[in-house]
Amino acid sequence: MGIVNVTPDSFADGGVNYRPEDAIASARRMVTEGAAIVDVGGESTRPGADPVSLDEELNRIVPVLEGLAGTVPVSIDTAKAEVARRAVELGAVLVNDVTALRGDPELAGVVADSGAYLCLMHMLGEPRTMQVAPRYDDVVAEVAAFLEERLRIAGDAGIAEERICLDPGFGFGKTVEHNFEILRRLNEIAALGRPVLVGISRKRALGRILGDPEATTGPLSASLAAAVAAYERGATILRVHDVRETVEALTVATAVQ
Ligand code: 7PJ
Repeated sequence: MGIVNVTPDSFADGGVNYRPEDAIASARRMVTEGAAIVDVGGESTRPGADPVSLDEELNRIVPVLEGLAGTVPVSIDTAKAEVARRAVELGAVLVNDVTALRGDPELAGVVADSGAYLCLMHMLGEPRTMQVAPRYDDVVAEVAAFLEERLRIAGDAGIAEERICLDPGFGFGKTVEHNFEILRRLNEIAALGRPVLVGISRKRALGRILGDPEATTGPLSASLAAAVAAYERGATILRVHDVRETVEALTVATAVQ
């Protein structure tokens, strides 16, 4: 899954895809590089980010989806029902909701009615404050229990379980140690029985494990190591900025297996 943030302020690629023509070109390039799907988002959820209005989010993503016109498999990264509804009308096949249906009470109905796929992600707190002293007794058990509950709630809302993937939410209310414990024990998330999506590409935990305590991003090399580690522990969808390099790393990892 290639990442196309149509935002001025995302942590790792802020601004490069803010103009619709640039976002469209990036999405097409990622597919030629081997992405199976491209995740288009109009609201940054990096730590400390402020929310954007519905109109602003629509202004960012609609021209991109119109430009792609169903030629590229698109995931829409949004927590807003109205954004998801427009995106699905414009051909999006997956709704990537970092709130796991806790943000907008209308979103579950939009997903159920459209037949779109859905990603449910774990987050402790909300983007503005989530990195302020996150605490767990057993981070993996708590993330797994949360995802299991959200899966049940999505099912109760009429979304077929076969259309849902689960994501432990790297960096969303987690310390460096929490992130690495989840990665080490990712098989416990995979044991919930649904495909696991991992988004750790360029995230700050990678820069911090390399020794910079103030890092706000991580490099490509570290992202590739994390992608391979996740793949070996059962991840099936990798949400990444660097599609070509990740496909190459995973091709080697697959050949090993
Ligand atoms: C994630 C995401 C993630 C899912 C972001 C960035 C930071 N969606 N959206 N999983 N991270 N499902 O652009 O990398 O980890 S926002």
